[in-house]
Amino acid sequence: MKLRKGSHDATGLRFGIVVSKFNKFVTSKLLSSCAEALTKHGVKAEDIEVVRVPGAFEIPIVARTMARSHQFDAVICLGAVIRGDTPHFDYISAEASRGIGQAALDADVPVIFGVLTTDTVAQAIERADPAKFNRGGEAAKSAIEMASVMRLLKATDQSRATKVVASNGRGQQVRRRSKT
Ligand code: INI
Repeated sequence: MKLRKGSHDATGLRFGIVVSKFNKFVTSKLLSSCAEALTKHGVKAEDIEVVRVPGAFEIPIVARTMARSHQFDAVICLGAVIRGDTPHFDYISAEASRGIGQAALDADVPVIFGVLTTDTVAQAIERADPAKFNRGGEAAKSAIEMASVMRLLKATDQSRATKVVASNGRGQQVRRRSKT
């Protein structure tokens, strides 16, 4: 059995962050703890790019664009959708989660779902608090792990696919698998 897993060493990795401005009192905390966790794990400040969007509904298109740009090893989406008295919450949270998942599949790059969906403001504050649930820091760790596992899988895939063209000594070209 072969076990493959990502690491939490983020040296040399590049990350995009999409953060929504709606409920900024929560999303600003998610952003600061996310950025702090990335740098703590070895990411250089210049390798983190942050894009702000109006609300969680707008996150997917920006996440998809960033993920497809080939400039990032993973994209992290941060937002806070808090339930109100109308079905608005359901539409926004459903679209944000669906669109973020789709962005990852379209781009073939990890896109992390760091969007809080809570019933109350208090729950959102608790989840953004680095001393409690620390969802911003958790999103950073998931991004690092996914970026590292995808690198590993793609490198293996690449080396398996690479065939070395060599001569068989009789003037004929043969294709053989390169050493991994
Ligand atoms: N956007 C959020 O990120 N969180 C919310 O709780 C929220 N609520 O409750 O309305 C919200 N609405 C804005 C929405 O994301 C879009 O920005 C807006 O509809 C324009 O497309």
